[in-house]
Amino acid sequence: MAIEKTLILIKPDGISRKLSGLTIDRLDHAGFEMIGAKVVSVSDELAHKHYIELKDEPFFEPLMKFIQGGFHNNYKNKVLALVYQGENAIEEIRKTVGATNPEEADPTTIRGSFGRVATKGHYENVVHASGNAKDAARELALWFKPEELLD
Ligand code: IDP
Ligand code: MG
Repeated sequence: MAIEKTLILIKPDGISRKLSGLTIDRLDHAGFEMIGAKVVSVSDELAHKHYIELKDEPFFEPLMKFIQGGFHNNYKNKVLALVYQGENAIEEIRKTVGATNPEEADPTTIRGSFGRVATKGHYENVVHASGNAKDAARELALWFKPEELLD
């Protein structure tokens, strides 16, 4: 197994519902090291590049609005971007985060504990976590400069 880096985003629902601390607590106790952190205002371009693989999905437009704080704009457009590092971090952190649909996520996971399905069907699942090594490398390059990571 390799030492990996993975991107986590605490999404606008997590920021607006004051879930950053609880989410970081879960990630820290999963045994991984935080090596990068910053608050980011998500531009249209960043949102599109981040979710490019989902561009043909029926939920793409609401997803763009969601990640840019459009459903939680009492807190403006803010996400907390984090990078965690450790052995097999990508897969292990996905286990800590839980399934995409918060109603199907195991209740011990972050999404199972704190996520909800909005009335319009959108998944307000609190966190993003890179899905695999290829996505992690692409997403890290998109969100962080190398010198912002203290590994
Ligand atoms: P992931 O976040 O678990 O990797 P992806 O399939 O990459 O899941 O989808 C990215 C995000 O798009 C999800 O976290 C969720 O916010 C949203 N999403 C995915 N599938 C659906 C869906 O079927 N309905 C509504 N929103 C969805
Ligand atoms: Mg994904």
